[in-house]
Amino acid sequence: MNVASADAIRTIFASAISDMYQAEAPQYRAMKALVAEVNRQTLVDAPQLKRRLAENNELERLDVERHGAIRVGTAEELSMLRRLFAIMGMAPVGYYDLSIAGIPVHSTAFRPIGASALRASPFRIFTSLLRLDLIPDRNAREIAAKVLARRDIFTPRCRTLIDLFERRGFDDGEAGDFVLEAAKIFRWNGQATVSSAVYRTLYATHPLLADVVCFKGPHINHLTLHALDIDAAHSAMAARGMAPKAIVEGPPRRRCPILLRQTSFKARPEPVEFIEEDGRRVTGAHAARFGEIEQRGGALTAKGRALYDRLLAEAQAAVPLATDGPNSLAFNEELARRFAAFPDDDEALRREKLAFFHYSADPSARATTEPIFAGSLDDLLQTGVLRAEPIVYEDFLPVSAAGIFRSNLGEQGEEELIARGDRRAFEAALGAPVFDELALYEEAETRSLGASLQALGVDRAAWVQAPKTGAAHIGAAESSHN
Ligand code: OOG
Ligand code: NI
Repeated sequence: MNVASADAIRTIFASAISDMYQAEAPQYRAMKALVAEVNRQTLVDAPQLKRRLAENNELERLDVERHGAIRVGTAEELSMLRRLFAIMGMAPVGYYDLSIAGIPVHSTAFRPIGASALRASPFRIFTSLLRLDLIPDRNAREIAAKVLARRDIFTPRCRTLIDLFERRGFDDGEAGDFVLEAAKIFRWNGQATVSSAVYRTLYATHPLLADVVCFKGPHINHLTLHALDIDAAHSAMAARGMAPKAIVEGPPRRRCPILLRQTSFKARPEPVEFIEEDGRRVTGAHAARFGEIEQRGGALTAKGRALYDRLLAEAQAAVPLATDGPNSLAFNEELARRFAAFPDDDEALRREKLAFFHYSADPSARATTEPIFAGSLDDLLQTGVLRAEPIVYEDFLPVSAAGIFRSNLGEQGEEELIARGDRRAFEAALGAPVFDELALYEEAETRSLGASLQALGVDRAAWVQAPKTGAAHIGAAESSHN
């Protein structure tokens, strides 16, 4: 019965969301056209990059969105979304505490897990849950809770389909229906569910509170495109008057990219209609939606991540970036200076265990009759029979995320919160634990190494016993494997 695969449903869903958001937000449509243009130019300038993307069948997916972001108000909304995204092969990965940046939410990313699923469709949804426990104003908290309790962000048909899927899967018709119903959850509705006075009260408490509470559902607040050269795309956005943020968030530009670099244009106020206590409709404005670009690099180990966090914090302390970024040049220079301490070649990143790598065996090596002696992993790599390539980081960065939130929140209301994560409460609301992203990368690395050694005929037992010296004969173990 379950004919449509999760990958296929996610692919169609991502494309439906993209069409919907382009129709809703013309400034995003314009950005998408510009990014496509800059990407084409980058490919013209870098034929090697183009060849590599073509080999990996990535050229045709270049223009598809990499992620979107939403914010929900209640545990029930979040747990239902978990069930909904599971149908599309998207699982909650990572816990992000945004209170450290003065934003009263905690978050996860619903995303595909595994290289083949990510290749089929890389679409993720960064999902934040409002934390009323961090709102000090009791009146605002009570209003928010009351308004949220009244809404249902899912259509009845959507709820029925989720139940149905969990019982027996979908047929093709139901899968198509499901995508339509799912997309409806995330559309924009300029009709607020509250009066302008309630909106103002919530906004004054924290702009995010107004955005999450006052509307019918968790509208997409941005979609994110892949930029092959994010600095070029950032400059092009500025040149076209698209008002990008002052800097590209994340690590500086490097030869060997790490983690995630992103930038966005700021949300512009859009008209909304409030329903006053006496039933009158009045027009107001709300800035909600924007567009973003990202460029991803290698996933870092805990050690690499600690180094990244330290260098970034040092740069920020030395040159605090002003709100609208008149000192962005100085900040970027400082960032580059600090990150000189972060090795910028793949071999050093691997040897120093700063980043995760995917190993593969040279397919011709196993066939050689001549046994190749290998003293260690490094020897295997040096002889070229084993290859190591960085594993791409598929997750998010809370400090960058905080910068992204500010794209449409203004600066008000920050720094007043008591910063504390509450992963346990988040998982209780979600109704499931979140996957640990580091464990996923580590597993992928270990699995790829195991498979490569096996393909090369290296005796894995001997390897595990003496991983450092790990004397092994490639080809020597052939007879025992045949
Ligand atoms: C989500 C911000 C996080 C990113 O790219 O880091 C995010 C939000 O503004 O709701 O999407
Ligand atoms: Ni984003």
